[in-house]
Amino acid sequence: MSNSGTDLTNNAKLLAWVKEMAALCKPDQVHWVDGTQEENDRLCGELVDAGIFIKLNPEKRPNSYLARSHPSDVARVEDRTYICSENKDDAGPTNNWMAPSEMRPLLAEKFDGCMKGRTMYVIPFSMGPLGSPIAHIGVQVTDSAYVVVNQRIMTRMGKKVLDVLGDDGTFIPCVHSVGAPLEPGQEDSAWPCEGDPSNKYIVHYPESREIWSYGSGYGGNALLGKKCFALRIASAMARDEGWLAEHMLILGLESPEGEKTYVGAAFPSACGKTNLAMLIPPEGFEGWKAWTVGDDIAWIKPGPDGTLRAINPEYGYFGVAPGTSYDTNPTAMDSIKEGCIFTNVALTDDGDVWWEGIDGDPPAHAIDWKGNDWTPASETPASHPNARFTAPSANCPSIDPSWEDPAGVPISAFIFGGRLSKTFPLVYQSLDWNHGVFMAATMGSEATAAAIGQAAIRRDPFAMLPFCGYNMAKYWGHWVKMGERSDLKLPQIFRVNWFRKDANGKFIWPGFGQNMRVLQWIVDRVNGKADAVESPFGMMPKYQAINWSGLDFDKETYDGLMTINKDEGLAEVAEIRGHFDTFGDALPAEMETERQAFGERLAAGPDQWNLPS
Ligand code: O2Y
Ligand code: MN
Repeated sequence: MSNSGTDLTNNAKLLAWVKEMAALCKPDQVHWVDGTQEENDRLCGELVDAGIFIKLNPEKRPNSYLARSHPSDVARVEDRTYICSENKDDAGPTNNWMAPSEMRPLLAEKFDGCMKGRTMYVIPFSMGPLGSPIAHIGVQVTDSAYVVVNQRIMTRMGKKVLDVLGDDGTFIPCVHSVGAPLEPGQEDSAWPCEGDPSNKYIVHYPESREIWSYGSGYGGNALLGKKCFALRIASAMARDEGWLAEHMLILGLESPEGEKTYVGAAFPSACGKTNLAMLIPPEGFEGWKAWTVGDDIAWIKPGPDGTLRAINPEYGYFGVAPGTSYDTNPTAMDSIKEGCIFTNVALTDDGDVWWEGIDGDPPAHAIDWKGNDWTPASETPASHPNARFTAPSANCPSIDPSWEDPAGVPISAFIFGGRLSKTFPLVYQSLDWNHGVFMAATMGSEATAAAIGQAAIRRDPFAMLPFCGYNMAKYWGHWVKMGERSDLKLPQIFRVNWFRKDANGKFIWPGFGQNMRVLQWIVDRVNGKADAVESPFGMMPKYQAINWSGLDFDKETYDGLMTINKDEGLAEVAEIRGHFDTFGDALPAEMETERQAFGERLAAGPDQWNLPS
């Protein structure tokens, strides 16, 4: 425990910055977080005493706690998230922008005295294995002990990070306040935060590489290593330094012969990303193993041999609880057995947690996420739909033995997906790198026409729409540039769609549990072991190229999943023009070239393209 930090670090820049932040925020005290178990136990005890944490029954859920947020502070606030580059064009049309000259004085006023009556915690954290050449260090100051104990699960943090930082190391400064100073004698609330949503600010300065977050204590708004640093700021760093910061899971697939192939995969929400990250090979795949490296974010840098090497910058999972069960994701359920923090789930009478969609019958009585009595007859759900568990990655039974390798794991394939009921085949491979970038730049999930005007697909390029720290079209340009580098051994690029429906509106693909069949084709393909047929969309596997062992899935149904309708395809080509128009001159010429080539391939083909037998 330290107040001045000088007994923990000689890093003059860090010491000066913390002093400056303390002078601005005016906390009653400053606490440098050392990351020890003792410190964590003390903070959790204080959170229990303050009524912010409830200790769960240690027999049911050892070393675990439940927190309930304020009902107004339950998710990331995209409309309050800003990219403050000097020029508006550098933030691009898909980000909220404010000039730094306007934002800085506004924030200076908000942060002035914002920690009065509270402790300012100083959290040194590493995104990625300590000392890895792919990792980077951040330091977050915060007035929330809840954030400190969550960050201890989500990042490597404390004194050991200061040791790696050394006297001259650089760090990303991350300033966070819940925005609820306490007057002398004022009683604290169970979840302090800024009550007025329009007074919350999640601000990024991509040029000076700073993060300032005010008014929220929840998730991605407050755990600044995650979306703010590892995606928004890191994407700008990656652009400038020639690497990739991506909203991707990392999965290792090991064949019965022991050959391991790693893939990175990006999906918009509600596409089963966590299920894929924690995939269990189905019946028929005896001898295959699927290993989890990361469930959400990948930092990918060229290795000395030109392969792209990926680390998961995080140390834990911040997963959605509702819908998670032994039926839907046994690996996630095993990961949350102990040492976890649950936020906004229900509390059972025997001191355990419960949520909608968990295994078994609902309890006869529980306390809901707002702290009220709840029974199955209640009209409101027991847990909030965005209720979360914070769980250590080390708990995960499928954690990859190389997940902490500072050199990262070699990525052989990138997989992109969306939730699309028609037009898009189950799986296809890009014809080349730029075609793959086009496939990712145009991805998205279906939305109701009313929700998004005319367009039928809500585009979420690279699943990065809320997370790209600069102009999205320039980010595509960065990917194009990476493809031009002759020193790199580039991964192959694929698109998947598990959600195509038949004429009766029923999903054709039998479910997430069978995705391994598609993954095996991808693995075989990148390892030069599988054939493919060229279609207007890209390279596609014939029925015989997929391993159907253990599943009764006939050729006719499969061919229905892979068929291409010319008119639907051409409508997509036209719709993409509208998507591209949003980006004006920033659109890389290569993307329009790919769009036109896609249209030409479709136009040259039959009205209905089917896989040859
Ligand atoms: O609502 C939040 O603060 C969390 S959002 C989140 C959490 C874990 C992984 N991904 C996400 C996301 O929004 O992509
Ligand atoms: Mn995510």
